Amino acid sequence: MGCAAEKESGTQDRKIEENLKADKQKSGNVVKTLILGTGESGKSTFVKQLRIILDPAYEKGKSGGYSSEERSRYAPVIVQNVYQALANLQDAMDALRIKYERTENSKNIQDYAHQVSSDNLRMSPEDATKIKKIWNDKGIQNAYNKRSEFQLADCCKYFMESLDRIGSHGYTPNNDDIVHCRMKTTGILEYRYNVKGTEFMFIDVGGQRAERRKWIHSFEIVTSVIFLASLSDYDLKLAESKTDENRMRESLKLFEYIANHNAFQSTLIIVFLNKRDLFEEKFSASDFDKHFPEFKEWRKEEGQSKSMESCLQFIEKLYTKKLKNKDNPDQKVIFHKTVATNTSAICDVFNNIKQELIASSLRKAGLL
Ligand SMILES: Nc1nc2c(ncn2[C@@H]2O[C@H](COP(=O)(O)OP(=O)(O)OP(=O)(O)O)[C@@H](O)[C@H]2O)c(=O)[nH]1
Ligand SMILES: [Mg+2]
Repeated sequence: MGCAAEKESGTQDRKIEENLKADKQKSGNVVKTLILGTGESGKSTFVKQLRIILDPAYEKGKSGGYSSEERSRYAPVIVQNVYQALANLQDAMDALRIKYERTENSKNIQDYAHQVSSDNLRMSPEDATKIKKIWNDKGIQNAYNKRSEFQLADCCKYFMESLDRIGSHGYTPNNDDIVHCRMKTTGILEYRYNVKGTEFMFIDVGGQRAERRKWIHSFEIVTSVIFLASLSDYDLKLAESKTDENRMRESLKLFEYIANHNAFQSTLIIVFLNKRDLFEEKFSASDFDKHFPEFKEWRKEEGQSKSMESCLQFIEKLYTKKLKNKDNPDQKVIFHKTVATNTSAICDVFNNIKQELIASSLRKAGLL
């Protein structure tokens, strides 16, 4: 009897072990990645790109990703992005005491700025013509060049240069329009993709301060983190703060908290130093030393001259310096410089990190 009971329990133990292994394998198969970063760093843009590049149509050279109904739903949001930009530019013209080149533009901008919170916005060809005139007003361009002094979404220029399309009858946004469209994330959103038999789950969160307290619930379940840090943040002020705090310093503080958090000590962390295009665009016009005087000291110590490349190296250093336990063999931190709005470049980056994400998931499940 005793023997039989022992046998029975042995079989049960083996069964439990096998079940546990199967469970682990199952959850090991789901590659769970949490996408973190401050507000407007590009988290949702990256998620939108995944939707496009992981659609089998993309591999076949077709645009794919979004259905025509979904594309149409982006149209009023894009028009709202344009009107919001006009409202911000109008406020900046007042605050910075800049005069309009043409008085009719000063009157027209008011009409559009007022409509910003209307529902289901559409733009007519006549609106597009008027807005183009506003955008080309020398006063508005003058304010736009001072955009680091006020809040203005990064998509402003892209959409102002696409007004002919946006204002055309039956306008349907294309993939580039969708990835440029700005919509603040609130809450926690999960996206699942099956990539050649591997299940991927990406969790997108809101990055502004008020959103961050919701993040903690996702910390324990993920096997990797993608941290978005905007390179063009160095001369910008935090949108949600009244005390003009620097956006890049906020991102560095947030990275310090995340990378040193207990939950992530054996987690793969991939840092996307994002918005490289905007960084390159502003580098010669906006002095990095003014916002980060420590760059000067660093150049002296390293014998480096002031250039875009040396500045990118310095920014990466600022992030790595935040890691308190650099010798931790279980935590891998990788950097990529990205342009989240560039679909083919993001496709390359994703192909590059895919295996790392899978390996990290298997490691966490004890299968590697
Ligand atoms: N030019 C350019 N624009 C970018 C890049 N990455 C993101 N953007 C734009 O920046 C804006 C903000 O991007 P989001 O993806 O909404 O930022 P987020 O991190 O999700 O922001 P929250 O949801 O508020 O946390 C959007 O208009 C994007 O199109 C980039 O690399 N280059
Ligand atoms: Mg978002």
